[in-house]
Amino acid sequence: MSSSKEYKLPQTSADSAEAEVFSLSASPAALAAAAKKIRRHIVTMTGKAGSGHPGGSLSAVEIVTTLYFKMMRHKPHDPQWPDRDRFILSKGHAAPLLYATLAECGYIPVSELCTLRQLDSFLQGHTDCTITPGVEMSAGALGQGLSFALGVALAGRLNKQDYRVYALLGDGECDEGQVWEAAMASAHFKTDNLVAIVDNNGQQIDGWNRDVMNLEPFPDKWRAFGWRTIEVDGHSIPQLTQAFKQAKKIKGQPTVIIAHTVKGKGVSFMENNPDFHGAAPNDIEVGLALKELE
Ligand SMILES: Cc1ncc(C[n+]2csc(CCOP(=O)(O)OP(=O)(O)O)c2C)c(N)n1
Repeated sequence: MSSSKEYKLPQTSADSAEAEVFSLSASPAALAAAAKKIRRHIVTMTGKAGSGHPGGSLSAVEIVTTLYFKMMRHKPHDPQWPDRDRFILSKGHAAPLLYATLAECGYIPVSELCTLRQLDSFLQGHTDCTITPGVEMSAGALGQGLSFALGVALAGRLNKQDYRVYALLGDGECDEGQVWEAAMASAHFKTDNLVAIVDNNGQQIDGWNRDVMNLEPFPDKWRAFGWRTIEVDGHSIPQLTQAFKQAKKIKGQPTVIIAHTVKGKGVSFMENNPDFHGAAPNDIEVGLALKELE
């Protein structure tokens, strides 16, 4: 049972009807600036907590930034808005990335990020949708998010709502059989309102995927399961934007975007370094990292 308290949004004049749909017009420079701020938060938060998962948070920064600042329809002051697009973080250990993004969008105060992983904080090490505004699914046990996202996509169709569902998975997470059950069912039910994004950084908890459990030929596997498959440089916001736009036009099948990324991206000594999968930077490393991210 969680000992943490739910964060209540402050009462503002912006009730559900009035709250703004998040600006979809962010310029390339604004997106790059947001991505850098989010990286800085990830480093600072995990450093302060002394634990957490910086590597797999840093690798997916551009993916999540592009979604929240450009592609998704959402209202930070009304997290339960029924027509919002849904983002499901299946790789729940990348919680620092999601919290930093939610804070930069205005769901939660930036000042709360430093409470990551503390008792009573609403920012726990793995996501808990009962205490953090904007978090759609409690995650941490890998393998479940695509099934959850499929259910949300099917519910949208049943309810005649036109929201879209985006699920972010890790490549190591794709070792889980449940991912492929969900993949098979998503294609069977022709859920063209569902997009899976795989943060294909090549590593998992014990090192390189190719040594732990080879996933290749990875794109062919998704195609064989009936998915439209797009590969992009996962650190290129223009490529990601293009892929998300392309996915919107695809009818009758779900889309997977295999985003080729670098674990620990943006901090030289964390890049491709499995030591930073589940270990925080120390104070000196935080300082060095923030210097690189100026
Ligand atoms: C069901 C389950 N098994 C094992 C773990 C422990 N675990 C946490 S992160 C991780 C590696 C995941 O690799 P990947 O999905 O590639 O994440 P990334 O490298 O992007 O951080 C593992 C095995 C878990 N959280 N859930």
